[in-house]
Amino acid sequence: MAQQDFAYDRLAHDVHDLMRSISNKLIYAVGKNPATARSQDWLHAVELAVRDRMVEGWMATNHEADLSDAKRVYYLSMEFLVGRAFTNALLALGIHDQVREALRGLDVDFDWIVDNEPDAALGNGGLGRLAACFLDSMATLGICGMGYGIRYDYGMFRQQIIDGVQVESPDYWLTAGNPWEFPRPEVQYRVRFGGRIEYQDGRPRWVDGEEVLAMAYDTIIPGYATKTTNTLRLWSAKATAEMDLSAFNRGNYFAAVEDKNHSENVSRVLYPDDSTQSGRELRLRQEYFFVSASMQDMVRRHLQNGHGLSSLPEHAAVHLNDTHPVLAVPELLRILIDEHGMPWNEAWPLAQRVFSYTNHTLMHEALETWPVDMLGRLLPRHLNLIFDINADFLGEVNKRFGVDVELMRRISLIDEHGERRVRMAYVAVVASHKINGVSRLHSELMTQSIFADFARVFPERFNNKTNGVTPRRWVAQANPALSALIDARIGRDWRRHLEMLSQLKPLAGDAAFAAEFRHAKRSNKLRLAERIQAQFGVMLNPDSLFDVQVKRIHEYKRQLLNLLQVIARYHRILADPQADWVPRTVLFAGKAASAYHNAKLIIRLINDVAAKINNDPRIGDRLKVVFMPNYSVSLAELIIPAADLSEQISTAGTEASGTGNMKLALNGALTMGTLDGANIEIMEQVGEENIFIFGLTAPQVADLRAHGYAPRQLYESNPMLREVLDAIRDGAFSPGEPGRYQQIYDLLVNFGDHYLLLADFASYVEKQDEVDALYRQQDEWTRRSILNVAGMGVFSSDRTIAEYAEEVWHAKPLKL
Ligand code: 26V
Repeated sequence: MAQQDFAYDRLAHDVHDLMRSISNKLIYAVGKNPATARSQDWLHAVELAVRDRMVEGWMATNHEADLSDAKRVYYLSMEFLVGRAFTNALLALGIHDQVREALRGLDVDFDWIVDNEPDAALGNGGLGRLAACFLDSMATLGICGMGYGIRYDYGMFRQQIIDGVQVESPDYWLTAGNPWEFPRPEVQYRVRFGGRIEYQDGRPRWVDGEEVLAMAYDTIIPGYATKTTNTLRLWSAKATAEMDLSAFNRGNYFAAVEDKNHSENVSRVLYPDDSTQSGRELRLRQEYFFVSASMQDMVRRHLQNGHGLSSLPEHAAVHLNDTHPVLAVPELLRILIDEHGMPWNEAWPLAQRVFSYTNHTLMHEALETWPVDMLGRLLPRHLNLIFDINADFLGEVNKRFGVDVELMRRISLIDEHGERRVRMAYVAVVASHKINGVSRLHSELMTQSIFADFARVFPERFNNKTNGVTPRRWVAQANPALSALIDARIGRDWRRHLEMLSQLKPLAGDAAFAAEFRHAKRSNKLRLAERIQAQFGVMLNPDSLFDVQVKRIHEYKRQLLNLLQVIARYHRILADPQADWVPRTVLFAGKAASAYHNAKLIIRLINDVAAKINNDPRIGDRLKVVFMPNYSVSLAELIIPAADLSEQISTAGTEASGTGNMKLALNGALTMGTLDGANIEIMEQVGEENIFIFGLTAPQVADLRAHGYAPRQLYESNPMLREVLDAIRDGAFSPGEPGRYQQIYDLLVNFGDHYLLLADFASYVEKQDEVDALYRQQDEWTRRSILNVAGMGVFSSDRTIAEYAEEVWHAKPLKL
């Protein structure tokens, strides 16, 4: 009883305190009168009040890290797809209820203000979101980790669907200011581009060219229920001079600021994940810009802490999130050798102890290479150093394996076929002491395909780290209904120890628990349906099966296969309207890169098909198709908890891991998946009986391709498939423009169906029928859904980060 009184007193105290600081922030920091403040102003005031409560832990963390000489992990990534920070901060601090209460005391409705926060959408998809989950887990586990990236003025573009077509507009997320960041004008570094190499006493020095300043902006990354608080440091480009005064004085005002704009363009905009069009010079500038500032910052911190450079690997681990930050390797070498006079023979092995690298895709088009000419023009000294690395590496291989010209040609860091290009993934492999893929299958395929030769040269370097997701955002925050239910049965510690979810297994057959579980799912479906109703005026049936495919639109992810199945179902309902069809709502969301023609055509087809089916009175609510525009982290938090079925249907061997698959299963959706990426490991964890697996396996895919694949035969021999493809080709979904989708038909039937949709179609349709059959037995469906949640404990990013810390970074948790 006394304990409770105390808790109550503290709560009341906190609420009181919060009310006072929120009012103060509103008046003195935002400069608004409570009587006239808009929801946006209130949000900023609360955010600042909450931010204050994280600063102490932040300073304590940095202090302790310096004092104890903890090893720091620097996570270098072009993308951090963080999403909103407000609710996340409340959760980390454990003051969600208090803040709600304090706002109520000030006559402000919590829900009225939260939707004003823009997503920090500084990433395209899986790779960027993984980086954000990793930051959360590093802080929660007490690993002293720092994210380094770019503070883009414009994040991921906003997607509108106009007449079924994706239309992009800029995402100026900083319009209303960003209360989470601390500008650090005192932390600026010079970053050079162009110029030439000068030799002084035989020592090379990089001079001339142009310089840009990189200025730091720090964002606090709170750990969950811990004092440990980390930093995301993002670099923004600033011109070295505000304007060219001589041009200004000659009266040429525009010329005077032109250079400034040119320099500052470096951090203007996030590049879309357009795997087909790489090799743009501005992108290369971005990559060098942020890794140069980051390496300078890291070396400065190391020296400032009183250490000599030779001990850098004991104090710093630098992780390369894909190849985008690989120029950090020659940049660190340049700093060590040219600026600090370290000999090559010392600098190169030292660098190899510092760097590690994760590969996130095997897709050939996505593997980065840069023309030697472009690199030499922009970064002459770095090209030189890459040649030095190559010579060193090829020399070593020669020594160990004998002279093998073919092997040399294959593994050289320089691709000599046609225009000479630097293979960035090879630089990453040669420079890193550990290299990993992101699921077991992907890590295996990696060493059999793109890195096969390297796996023979450096077998000890290759390893797997299966991805994970943070349970704080993806369950606790996104799914309060399910969280409350879990808390009531196993306590609250699953947020930090997700493997505890296995304790739910015995409850799968418990009727009372199952009823509550079903109720939680239904409330999430209602929440989503209400939003869709408010936004688009379409009313969904919350008792229909919510079938969800949300992710970037890519041919390999096969949204089109899903759509073929939807059209087949439409035809079947029309042919047999009396049959007992399970009502289904098929939800799509995702963005296509603006230059990716086929992906945009698929979006248009989804919307055309949706319009036709949804307006066909013969169908009723037996089938609805919805494309939700502008997929984002926040929208994912709304959709994922409402899903019954999770579509993870990539061609086997193409999806490195997937993380949406984890978020969905963790929220109780059953997976419809191929044996690809992490789906395989999900199957092992939740049990083969509790997942829908279909289609060719990765070896079968390779086999089929090797022995000649004939999609036209499949088209001709399967009447259901033929009817679907003919309808698309003949304009059934585009009557105003019958030829609109001829290309899609051709891609599949005449041009080789590269992603084998037709090969997997029959098996997919069959599994979808099994889904219907199971959904009719609500008790059995719920039982399997609970077993999915219970089995997903290993897919916490805490587990992933613990493995990286132990096996790759050799970093220990701080003791605060
Ligand atoms: C490629 C490019 C090409 C140049 C322009 C910018 C850009 C940006 C992104 C990419 C592709 C990134 C690869 C990626 O996101 N891979 C995903 O990584 C996830 C996390 O490991 C994984 O779950 C997904 O399966 C994988 O597709």
